[in-house]
Amino acid sequence: MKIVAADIIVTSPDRNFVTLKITTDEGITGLGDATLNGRELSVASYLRDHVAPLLMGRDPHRIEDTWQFLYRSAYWRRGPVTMAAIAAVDVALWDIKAKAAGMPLYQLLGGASRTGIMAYGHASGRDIPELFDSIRRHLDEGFRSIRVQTSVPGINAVYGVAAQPSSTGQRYDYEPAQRTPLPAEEDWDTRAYLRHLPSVFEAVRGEFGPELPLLHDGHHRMTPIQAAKLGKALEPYDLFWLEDCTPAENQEALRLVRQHTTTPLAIGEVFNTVWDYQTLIREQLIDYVRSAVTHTGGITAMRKLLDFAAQYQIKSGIHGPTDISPVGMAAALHLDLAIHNFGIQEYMKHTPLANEVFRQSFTFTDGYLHPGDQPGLGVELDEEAAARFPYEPAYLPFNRLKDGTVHDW
Ligand code: CS2
Ligand code: MG
Repeated sequence: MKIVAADIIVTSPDRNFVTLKITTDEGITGLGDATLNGRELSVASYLRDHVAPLLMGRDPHRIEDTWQFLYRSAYWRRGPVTMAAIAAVDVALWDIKAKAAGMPLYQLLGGASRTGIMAYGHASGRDIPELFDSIRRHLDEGFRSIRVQTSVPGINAVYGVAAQPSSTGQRYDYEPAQRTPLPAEEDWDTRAYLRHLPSVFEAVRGEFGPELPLLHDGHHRMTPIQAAKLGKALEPYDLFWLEDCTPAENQEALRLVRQHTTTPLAIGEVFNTVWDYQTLIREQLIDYVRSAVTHTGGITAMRKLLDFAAQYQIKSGIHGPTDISPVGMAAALHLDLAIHNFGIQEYMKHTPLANEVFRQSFTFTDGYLHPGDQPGLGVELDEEAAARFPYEPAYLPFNRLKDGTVHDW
């Protein structure tokens, strides 16, 4: 079998998505997600202008060889654009191999290690009553694990609060990236956040009891000692995890956090390779690996990363927001079902328009996801529908502190 075409499809049903479609001379096609929020066209160009010509005539079954070829022959390694491009090729080739084998992809990854994939949903509120309503709505939808994000008194706009109006006036619900010519500026005050958040988890535990798994995303905004302080203050509320508590380019920063708290830590959604995790995993500084298949070199690289993590009893917590397309989500679910060291899967539902473009076979039942048993990934892209939604520039917001200093968003 030979690769005869590699098409890059950019579409924007409610948000931008970049998808690679590889076609073989036997008519089998494979899809790979290459969506990098707010920088979508850079990956589309990397694929179209540099990678697609290299794929022509290659044997699609040689996945590892193709991975190594794309990673090493580029000379310039790592980084979000390169690793998203390699991920798209890798996942598309696994889709083709599984279709050729007539099996759902998880069967090629060793088969199912569980009957379902525990998912967590995003509850949020501008105040406690609104947060409680959002939690109840997610429980009614079947979620059995809940991420909690709230507004903070004294701060105008905070990450992850669905009901707060964005700079375009549209609810955040579906997407933090806004279709504005420039990134929207938001404000931040870590001390106000640290004063407020423990009281929110006290209220949630008071209302929903001790058992419900609760997660929170610090979204890279604290210094190591502030993260240590928050982790400690949240210990009485027994969080499933505290995510991205401090920017982790400086992996050693987590040593300080670990010294002060036993709140489980999850990190990695902005990472792109196993090298970003070396100290974090080897020194047992995190409990969950947050990488997305789409941003970390695909299934081939993610499996190696999660095998490395497994040696340290560190589990998966794959990134699953709406800026990971249904193709990237399906790839994550096949991996989630097959690996042993599965922890939890993030699940933000895509919009009906996005689901018109991407026809998926994965299911969500009683809190558990399953990739389905279609051959391959189980996702098909309707190119006619995709063509109806041309790309629209969109940016993630950024933060400034009260004194005007740029801060992590
Ligand atoms: C977030 C993401 O889901 C999460 O954990 O951190 O929603 C993140 O903000 C977006 O993926 C950015 O594009
Ligand atoms: Mg996050």
